[in-house]
Amino acid sequence: MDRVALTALVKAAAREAGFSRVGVAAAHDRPEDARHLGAWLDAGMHGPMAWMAKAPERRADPRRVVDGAAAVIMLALDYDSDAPRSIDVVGRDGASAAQGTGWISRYAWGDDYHDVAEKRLRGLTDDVARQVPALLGRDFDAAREFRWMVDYGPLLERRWAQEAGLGWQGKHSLLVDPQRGSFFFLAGIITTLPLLPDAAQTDHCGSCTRCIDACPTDAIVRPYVVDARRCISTVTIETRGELEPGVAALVGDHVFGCDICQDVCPFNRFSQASGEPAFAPRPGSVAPSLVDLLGLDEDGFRERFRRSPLKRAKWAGLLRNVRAVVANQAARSAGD
Ligand code: B12
Ligand code: SF4
Ligand code: SF4
Repeated sequence: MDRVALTALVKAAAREAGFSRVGVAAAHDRPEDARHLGAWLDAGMHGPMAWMAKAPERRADPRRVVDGAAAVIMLALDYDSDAPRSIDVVGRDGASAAQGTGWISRYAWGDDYHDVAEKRLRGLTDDVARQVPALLGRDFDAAREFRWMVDYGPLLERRWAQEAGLGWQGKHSLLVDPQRGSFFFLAGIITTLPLLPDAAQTDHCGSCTRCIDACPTDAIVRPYVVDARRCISTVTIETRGELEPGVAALVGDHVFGCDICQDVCPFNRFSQASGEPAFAPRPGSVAPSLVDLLGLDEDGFRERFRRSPLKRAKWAGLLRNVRAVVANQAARSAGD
Protein backbone atom coordinates (compact mmCIF):
# COMPACT_ATOMS: atom_id res chain seq x y z
CA MET A 1 0.00 0.00 0.00
CA ASP A 2 1.18 3.52 -0.81
CA ARG A 3 1.36 5.16 2.65
CA VAL A 4 2.53 8.46 1.18
CA ALA A 5 -0.53 8.70 -1.06
CA LEU A 6 -2.82 7.61 1.78
CA THR A 7 -1.42 10.25 4.13
CA ALA A 8 -1.62 12.95 1.45
CA LEU A 9 -5.24 12.02 0.75
CA VAL A 10 -6.25 12.30 4.41
CA LYS A 11 -4.42 15.61 4.88
CA ALA A 12 -5.98 17.10 1.75
CA ALA A 13 -9.42 15.98 2.95
CA ALA A 14 -8.78 17.66 6.34
CA ARG A 15 -7.95 20.99 4.69
CA GLU A 16 -10.86 20.64 2.30
CA ALA A 17 -13.17 20.05 5.29
CA GLY A 18 -12.08 23.42 6.73
CA PHE A 19 -9.43 22.60 9.34
CA SER A 20 -6.58 25.10 9.71
CA ARG A 21 -3.81 22.53 10.20
CA VAL A 22 -3.43 18.76 10.32
CA GLY A 23 -0.72 16.46 11.67
CA VAL A 24 -0.30 12.74 12.27
CA ALA A 25 1.15 10.75 15.18
CA ALA A 26 1.70 7.01 15.30
CA ALA A 27 -0.68 5.25 17.73
CA HIS A 28 1.20 3.84 20.72
CA ASP A 29 1.24 3.86 24.49
CA ARG A 30 2.48 6.97 26.32
CA PRO A 31 3.14 5.62 29.84
CA GLU A 32 4.59 8.90 31.11
CA ASP A 33 1.39 10.72 30.21
CA ALA A 34 -0.68 8.04 31.91
CA ARG A 35 1.46 8.57 35.04
CA HIS A 36 1.09 12.37 34.95
CA LEU A 37 -2.64 12.13 34.35
CA GLY A 38 -2.95 9.62 37.20
CA ALA A 39 -1.09 11.97 39.57
CA TRP A 40 -3.30 14.91 38.50
CA LEU A 41 -6.45 12.89 39.16
CA ASP A 42 -5.16 11.46 42.46
CA ALA A 43 -4.52 15.01 43.67
CA GLY A 44 -8.14 15.86 42.80
CA MET A 45 -7.04 18.57 40.36
CA HIS A 46 -9.91 17.78 37.99
CA GLY A 47 -12.29 19.33 40.56
CA PRO A 48 -15.94 19.07 39.49
CA MET A 49 -15.10 17.31 36.18
CA ALA A 50 -15.71 13.76 37.44
CA TRP A 51 -15.88 12.52 33.83
CA MET A 52 -12.13 13.14 33.52
CA ALA A 53 -11.48 10.26 35.94
CA LYS A 54 -13.32 7.70 33.79
CA ALA A 55 -10.93 5.11 32.32
CA PRO A 56 -7.89 7.45 32.33
CA GLU A 57 -5.58 4.75 30.90
CA ARG A 58 -7.42 5.04 27.56
CA ARG A 59 -6.46 8.71 27.13
CA ALA A 60 -2.78 7.86 26.83
CA ASP A 61 -3.12 4.86 24.51
CA PRO A 62 -5.42 5.15 21.48
CA ARG A 63 -5.14 1.42 20.84
CA ARG A 64 -7.34 0.94 23.90
CA VAL A 65 -10.00 3.07 22.21
CA VAL A 66 -9.94 1.72 18.64
CA ASP A 67 -9.01 -1.89 17.89
CA GLY A 68 -6.01 -2.01 15.58
CA ALA A 69 -5.39 1.76 15.82
CA ALA A 70 -2.32 2.74 13.78
CA ALA A 71 -2.41 6.54 13.78
CA VAL A 72 -3.86 9.60 15.46
CA ILE A 73 -4.81 12.46 13.15
CA MET A 74 -4.78 15.79 15.00
CA LEU A 75 -6.60 18.82 13.64
CA ALA A 76 -6.47 22.51 14.54
CA LEU A 77 -9.21 25.07 14.07
CA ASP A 78 -8.10 28.71 14.49
CA TYR A 79 -10.47 31.09 16.30
CA ASP A 80 -8.61 34.33 16.97
CA SER A 81 -10.05 37.68 15.87
CA ASP A 82 -8.84 41.28 15.76
CA ALA A 83 -10.72 42.16 18.96
CA PRO A 84 -8.63 43.28 21.96
CA ARG A 85 -7.06 41.01 24.58
CA SER A 86 -8.70 40.68 27.99
CA ILE A 87 -5.65 42.13 29.74
CA ASP A 88 -6.09 45.38 27.77
CA VAL A 89 -9.77 45.73 28.66
CA VAL A 90 -10.65 44.37 32.08
CA GLY A 91 -8.51 44.44 35.19
CA ARG A 92 -6.11 41.74 36.20
CA ASP A 93 -5.65 42.98 39.74
CA GLY A 94 -8.47 45.49 39.70
CA ALA A 95 -6.08 48.29 38.84
CA SER A 96 -7.44 49.00 35.38
CA ALA A 97 -10.84 47.39 35.57
CA ALA A 98 -13.56 48.88 33.42
CA GLN A 99 -16.47 49.15 35.87
CA GLY A 100 -19.69 47.64 34.59
CA THR A 101 -17.92 45.46 32.02
CA GLY A 102 -17.19 41.76 32.28
CA TRP A 103 -15.17 39.35 30.15
CA ILE A 104 -16.27 36.37 28.08
CA SER A 105 -13.36 34.23 26.90
CA ARG A 106 -12.56 34.82 23.23
CA TYR A 107 -13.12 31.17 22.35
CA ALA A 108 -16.79 31.70 23.22
CA TRP A 109 -17.62 34.82 21.17
CA GLY A 110 -19.03 32.95 18.21
CA ASP A 111 -20.57 29.54 17.58
CA ASP A 112 -19.84 26.53 19.75
CA TYR A 113 -16.64 24.90 18.46
CA HIS A 114 -17.97 21.40 19.15
CA ASP A 115 -20.72 21.92 16.57
CA VAL A 116 -18.38 23.52 14.05
CA ALA A 117 -15.66 20.86 14.41
CA GLU A 118 -18.13 17.95 14.41
CA LYS A 119 -19.69 19.11 11.15
CA ARG A 120 -16.24 19.29 9.56
CA LEU A 121 -15.23 15.93 10.99
CA ARG A 122 -18.32 14.38 9.40
CA GLY A 123 -17.40 15.91 6.04
CA LEU A 124 -13.81 14.71 6.38
CA THR A 125 -14.91 11.19 7.31
CA ASP A 126 -17.31 10.94 4.36
CA ASP A 127 -14.63 12.18 1.99
CA VAL A 128 -12.01 9.71 3.24
CA ALA A 129 -14.47 6.80 3.29
CA ARG A 130 -15.32 7.51 -0.35
CA GLN A 131 -11.74 7.77 -1.60
CA VAL A 132 -9.68 5.46 0.56
CA PRO A 133 -10.89 1.98 -0.54
CA ALA A 134 -9.25 2.45 -3.94
CA LEU A 135 -5.88 3.02 -2.25
CA LEU A 136 -6.35 0.33 0.38
CA GLY A 137 -7.61 -2.27 -2.04
CA ARG A 138 -10.33 -3.23 0.45
CA ASP A 139 -13.49 -1.88 2.03
CA PHE A 140 -13.13 0.77 4.71
CA ASP A 141 -15.54 0.68 7.66
CA ALA A 142 -15.48 4.32 8.74
CA ALA A 143 -17.62 3.69 11.84
CA ARG A 144 -15.06 1.21 13.22
CA GLU A 145 -11.80 2.42 11.69
CA PHE A 146 -12.13 6.18 12.04
CA ARG A 147 -13.18 7.40 15.50
CA TRP A 148 -13.25 11.16 15.87
CA MET A 149 -13.53 13.27 19.00
CA VAL A 150 -13.60 16.86 20.13
CA ASP A 151 -12.94 17.51 23.79
CA TYR A 152 -15.00 14.85 25.53
CA GLY A 153 -13.46 11.79 23.92
CA PRO A 154 -10.81 9.67 25.68
CA LEU A 155 -7.73 11.40 24.26
CA LEU A 156 -5.14 13.76 25.76
CA GLU A 157 -5.58 16.00 22.74
CA ARG A 158 -2.68 18.36 23.44
CA ARG A 159 -0.15 15.56 23.95
CA TRP A 160 -1.13 13.88 20.69
CA ALA A 161 -1.21 17.21 18.89
CA GLN A 162 2.34 17.94 20.08
CA GLU A 163 3.46 14.55 18.85
CA ALA A 164 1.71 15.23 15.53
CA GLY A 165 3.74 18.45 15.21
CA LEU A 166 0.93 21.01 15.68
CA GLY A 167 2.65 22.86 18.51
CA TRP A 168 4.07 22.26 21.97
CA GLN A 169 2.36 22.20 25.32
CA GLY A 170 3.29 25.48 27.00
CA LYS A 171 3.77 25.95 30.73
CA HIS A 172 0.08 26.97 30.93
CA SER A 173 -0.59 23.48 29.49
CA LEU A 174 -2.16 24.73 26.23
CA LEU A 175 -0.79 23.91 22.81
CA VAL A 176 1.22 26.73 21.23
CA ASP A 177 2.13 26.91 17.55
CA PRO A 178 5.46 28.76 17.21
CA GLN A 179 4.12 30.79 14.26
CA ARG A 180 0.51 31.33 15.34
CA GLY A 181 0.23 31.19 19.10
CA SER A 182 -2.43 29.24 20.98
CA PHE A 183 -5.86 30.53 19.93
CA PHE A 184 -7.00 27.38 18.18
CA PHE A 185 -9.16 24.40 19.04
CA LEU A 186 -8.19 20.78 18.63
CA ALA A 187 -9.97 17.70 17.36
CA GLY A 188 -8.59 14.20 16.92
CA ILE A 189 -9.27 11.05 14.92
CA ILE A 190 -7.99 7.65 15.96
CA THR A 191 -7.73 5.44 12.89
CA THR A 192 -6.54 2.05 11.71
CA LEU A 193 -5.09 3.69 8.58
CA PRO A 194 -1.27 3.27 8.58
CA LEU A 195 -0.54 6.97 8.01
CA LEU A 196 2.98 8.39 8.03
CA PRO A 197 3.68 10.31 11.25
CA ASP A 198 4.93 13.91 11.33
CA ALA A 199 7.84 15.08 13.48
CA ALA A 200 6.85 16.07 17.02
CA GLN A 201 7.13 19.76 17.96
CA THR A 202 9.69 20.79 20.58
CA ASP A 203 9.21 23.05 23.62
CA HIS A 204 9.98 26.73 22.98
CA CYS A 205 9.00 28.16 26.41
CA GLY A 206 12.62 28.40 27.55
CA SER A 207 13.00 30.42 30.76
CA CYS A 208 9.73 32.37 30.22
CA THR A 209 7.21 32.18 33.09
CA ARG A 210 4.78 34.92 32.02
CA CYS A 211 1.68 32.74 32.10
CA ILE A 212 2.52 31.37 35.55
CA ASP A 213 3.21 34.87 36.91
CA ALA A 214 0.05 36.37 35.38
CA CYS A 215 -2.48 33.75 36.47
CA PRO A 216 -4.57 35.63 39.05
CA THR A 217 -5.50 32.51 41.01
CA ASP A 218 -2.15 30.68 40.95
CA ALA A 219 -3.85 27.84 39.10
CA ILE A 220 -0.65 26.92 37.23
CA VAL A 221 0.81 25.19 40.24
CA ARG A 222 3.95 24.00 38.43
CA PRO A 223 5.12 24.46 34.87
CA TYR A 224 2.78 22.35 32.68
CA VAL A 225 0.37 21.55 35.53
CA VAL A 226 -2.95 23.36 35.98
CA ASP A 227 -5.00 22.73 39.10
CA ALA A 228 -8.42 22.98 37.51
CA ARG A 229 -10.06 23.66 40.88
CA ARG A 230 -8.36 27.05 40.94
CA CYS A 231 -8.79 27.89 37.25
CA ILE A 232 -11.37 30.61 36.49
CA SER A 233 -12.43 28.58 33.49
CA THR A 234 -13.59 25.72 35.73
CA VAL A 235 -15.22 28.01 38.26
CA THR A 236 -17.23 29.98 35.69
CA ILE A 237 -18.08 27.13 33.29
CA GLU A 238 -17.99 23.77 35.04
CA THR A 239 -18.99 24.51 38.64
CA ARG A 240 -22.70 24.07 39.36
CA GLY A 241 -24.67 25.76 42.16
CA GLU A 242 -23.61 28.81 44.13
CA LEU A 243 -19.94 29.78 44.45
CA GLU A 244 -18.29 29.89 47.86
CA PRO A 245 -17.48 33.56 48.70
CA GLY A 246 -13.71 32.90 48.51
CA VAL A 247 -14.14 31.26 45.10
CA ALA A 248 -16.43 34.01 43.78
CA ALA A 249 -13.70 36.54 44.56
CA LEU A 250 -11.26 34.55 42.39
CA VAL A 251 -13.19 35.16 39.16
CA GLY A 252 -12.37 38.89 39.09
CA ASP A 253 -14.11 40.32 36.01
CA HIS A 254 -14.69 37.00 34.24
CA VAL A 255 -18.26 35.98 33.50
CA PHE A 256 -17.29 32.98 31.33
CA GLY A 257 -13.84 31.41 30.89
CA CYS A 258 -10.49 33.19 31.10
CA ASP A 259 -7.81 34.21 28.59
CA ILE A 260 -5.13 35.72 30.80
CA CYS A 261 -2.45 33.01 30.55
CA GLN A 262 -2.78 33.08 26.75
CA ASP A 263 -3.03 36.87 26.46
CA VAL A 264 0.36 37.34 28.14
CA CYS A 265 2.11 34.64 26.09
CA PRO A 266 4.67 36.20 23.73
CA PHE A 267 3.79 33.72 21.00
CA ASN A 268 0.28 35.18 20.75
CA ARG A 269 1.83 38.36 19.39
CA PHE A 270 2.02 36.40 16.12
CA SER A 271 -1.58 35.24 16.30
CA GLN A 272 -3.76 36.32 13.36
CA ALA A 273 -7.50 36.67 12.92
CA SER A 274 -8.83 33.35 11.63
CA GLY A 275 -11.41 34.95 9.36
CA GLU A 276 -13.67 32.03 10.25
CA PRO A 277 -17.25 33.41 10.17
CA ALA A 278 -18.49 30.83 12.69
CA PHE A 279 -16.11 32.23 15.32
CA ALA A 280 -16.56 35.94 14.54
CA PRO A 281 -17.57 37.79 17.71
CA ARG A 282 -21.32 38.14 18.00
CA PRO A 283 -22.53 41.68 18.85
CA GLY A 284 -22.05 42.43 22.54
CA SER A 285 -19.70 39.49 23.18
CA VAL A 286 -16.48 41.43 23.61
CA ALA A 287 -16.45 43.01 27.08
CA PRO A 288 -20.22 42.71 27.61
CA SER A 289 -22.17 45.12 29.81
CA LEU A 290 -22.95 43.54 33.18
CA VAL A 291 -26.25 45.40 33.35
CA ASP A 292 -27.32 43.90 30.01
CA LEU A 293 -26.40 40.40 31.15
CA LEU A 294 -28.21 40.81 34.48
CA GLY A 295 -31.30 41.92 32.58
CA LEU A 296 -31.56 38.66 30.62
CA ASP A 297 -34.44 36.39 31.49
CA GLU A 298 -34.17 32.70 30.63
CA ASP A 299 -35.71 33.15 27.16
CA GLY A 300 -33.47 36.13 26.50
CA PHE A 301 -30.43 34.04 27.51
CA ARG A 302 -31.49 31.22 25.16
CA GLU A 303 -32.02 33.64 22.30
CA ARG A 304 -28.74 35.53 22.78
CA PHE A 305 -26.54 32.49 23.35
CA ARG A 306 -28.15 30.01 20.96
CA ARG A 307 -25.45 27.65 19.52
CA SER A 308 -22.86 29.44 21.66
CA PRO A 309 -20.49 27.82 24.20
CA LEU A 310 -22.21 29.89 26.91
CA LYS A 311 -25.16 27.54 26.89
CA ARG A 312 -22.97 25.16 28.91
CA ALA A 313 -23.09 27.49 31.91
CA LYS A 314 -26.88 27.74 31.57
CA TRP A 315 -28.79 30.89 32.44
CA ALA A 316 -28.50 30.34 36.21
CA GLY A 317 -24.74 29.76 35.98
CA LEU A 318 -24.09 32.84 33.87
CA LEU A 319 -26.13 35.10 36.14
CA ARG A 320 -24.36 33.64 39.17
CA ASN A 321 -21.03 34.59 37.55
CA VAL A 322 -22.26 38.08 36.65
CA ARG A 323 -23.36 38.66 40.25
CA ALA A 324 -19.90 37.58 41.43
CA VAL A 325 -18.23 40.05 39.04
CA VAL A 326 -20.56 42.88 40.17
CA ALA A 327 -19.65 42.10 43.79
CA ASN A 328 -15.93 41.99 42.96
CA GLN A 329 -16.09 45.35 41.22
CA ALA A 330 -18.11 46.86 44.10
CA ALA A 331 -15.53 45.58 46.60
CA ARG A 332 -12.75 47.10 44.51
CA SER A 333 -14.39 50.52 44.30
CA ALA A 334 -15.08 50.46 48.04
CA GLY A 335 -11.35 49.86 48.53
CA ASP A 336 -10.35 52.74 46.19
C1 B12 B 1 -10.42 19.21 31.23
C2 B12 B 1 -10.13 20.37 30.31
C3 B12 B 1 -10.06 21.64 30.87
C4 B12 B 1 -9.99 21.87 32.37
C5 B12 B 1 -8.58 21.47 32.87
C6 B12 B 1 -7.46 22.15 32.08
C7 B12 B 1 -6.15 21.37 32.01
N1 B12 B 1 -5.09 22.13 31.86
O1 B12 B 1 -6.12 20.16 32.06
C8 B12 B 1 -10.34 23.39 32.48
C9 B12 B 1 -11.85 23.55 32.69
C10 B12 B 1 -9.61 24.17 33.57
C11 B12 B 1 -10.00 23.86 31.08
C12 B12 B 1 -9.75 25.17 30.78
C13 B12 B 1 -9.42 25.64 29.52
N2 B12 B 1 -9.47 24.94 28.38
CO1 B12 B 1 -9.75 23.02 28.32
N3 B12 B 1 -9.84 21.16 28.11
C14 B12 B 1 -9.95 20.16 28.92
C15 B12 B 1 -9.90 18.80 28.19
C16 B12 B 1 -11.34 18.30 28.02
C17 B12 B 1 -9.04 17.72 28.85
C18 B12 B 1 -7.67 18.22 29.31
C19 B12 B 1 -6.92 17.15 30.06
O2 B12 B 1 -6.79 16.04 29.58
N4 B12 B 1 -6.43 17.50 31.26
C20 B12 B 1 -5.71 16.56 32.09
C21 B12 B 1 -4.31 17.05 32.34
C22 B12 B 1 -3.57 16.12 33.31
O3 B12 B 1 -3.69 17.01 31.08
P1 B12 B 1 -2.48 17.95 30.70
O4 B12 B 1 -2.63 19.29 31.31
O5 B12 B 1 -2.38 17.87 29.21
O6 B12 B 1 -1.30 17.21 31.41
C23 B12 B 1 -0.24 16.66 30.70
C24 B12 B 1 1.00 17.53 30.76
O7 B12 B 1 0.80 18.62 31.62
C25 B12 B 1 2.05 16.57 31.20
N5 B12 B 1 2.67 16.88 32.47
C26 B12 B 1 2.19 16.76 33.70
N6 B12 B 1 3.12 17.06 34.58
C27 B12 B 1 4.23 17.40 33.88
C28 B12 B 1 5.47 17.81 34.29
C29 B12 B 1 6.42 18.09 33.31
C30 B12 B 1 7.74 18.53 33.75
C31 B12 B 1 6.11 17.98 31.93
C32 B12 B 1 7.08 18.31 30.86
C33 B12 B 1 4.84 17.57 31.54
C34 B12 B 1 3.93 17.28 32.54
O8 B12 B 1 1.50 15.27 31.36
C35 B12 B 1 0.11 15.37 31.47
C36 B12 B 1 -0.48 14.14 30.86
O9 B12 B 1 -0.08 14.00 29.55
C37 B12 B 1 -9.26 19.23 26.81
C38 B12 B 1 -9.69 18.40 25.60
C39 B12 B 1 -9.02 17.05 25.58
N7 B12 B 1 -9.78 16.00 25.48
O10 B12 B 1 -7.79 16.96 25.67
C40 B12 B 1 -9.70 20.71 26.70
C41 B12 B 1 -8.73 21.74 26.05
C42 B12 B 1 -7.36 21.47 26.58
N8 B12 B 1 -9.18 23.03 26.54
C43 B12 B 1 -9.03 23.96 25.69
C44 B12 B 1 -9.24 25.34 25.98
C45 B12 B 1 -9.32 26.29 24.78
C46 B12 B 1 -9.36 25.77 27.30
C47 B12 B 1 -9.36 27.24 27.80
C48 B12 B 1 -8.41 28.17 27.06
C49 B12 B 1 -10.81 27.78 27.73
C50 B12 B 1 -10.97 29.18 28.32
N9 B12 B 1 -10.55 30.21 27.61
O11 B12 B 1 -11.48 29.34 29.39
C51 B12 B 1 -8.98 27.06 29.29
C52 B12 B 1 -7.46 27.16 29.51
C53 B12 B 1 -7.01 26.87 30.93
C54 B12 B 1 -5.63 26.23 30.98
N10 B12 B 1 -4.58 27.01 31.22
O12 B12 B 1 -5.52 25.01 30.80
C55 B12 B 1 -8.50 23.44 24.34
C56 B12 B 1 -7.02 23.83 24.19
C57 B12 B 1 -6.58 24.18 22.79
C58 B12 B 1 -5.09 24.47 22.78
N11 B12 B 1 -4.66 25.35 21.88
O13 B12 B 1 -4.35 23.91 23.55
C59 B12 B 1 -8.77 21.91 24.48
C60 B12 B 1 -7.76 21.02 23.77
C61 B12 B 1 -10.20 21.68 23.93
C62 B12 B 1 -10.26 21.59 22.42
N12 B12 B 1 -10.75 20.48 21.91
O14 B12 B 1 -9.87 22.49 21.71
N13 B12 B 1 -9.96 22.84 30.20
S1 SF4 C 1 -7.27 30.36 32.27
FE1 SF4 C 1 -7.00 32.04 33.77
S2 SF4 C 1 -7.27 31.10 35.79
FE2 SF4 C 1 -6.97 29.41 34.30
S3 SF4 C 1 -4.76 28.99 34.34
FE3 SF4 C 1 -5.08 30.52 32.71
S4 SF4 C 1 -4.81 32.53 33.73
FE4 SF4 C 1 -5.07 30.99 35.34
S1 SF4 D 1 3.77 32.54 28.45
FE1 SF4 D 1 5.88 31.84 28.27
S2 SF4 D 1 5.97 30.02 29.61
FE2 SF4 D 1 3.82 30.43 29.21
S3 SF4 D 1 3.31 29.18 27.43
FE3 SF4 D 1 3.88 31.20 26.63
S4 SF4 D 1 6.08 31.02 26.21
FE4 SF4 D 1 5.56 29.29 27.54
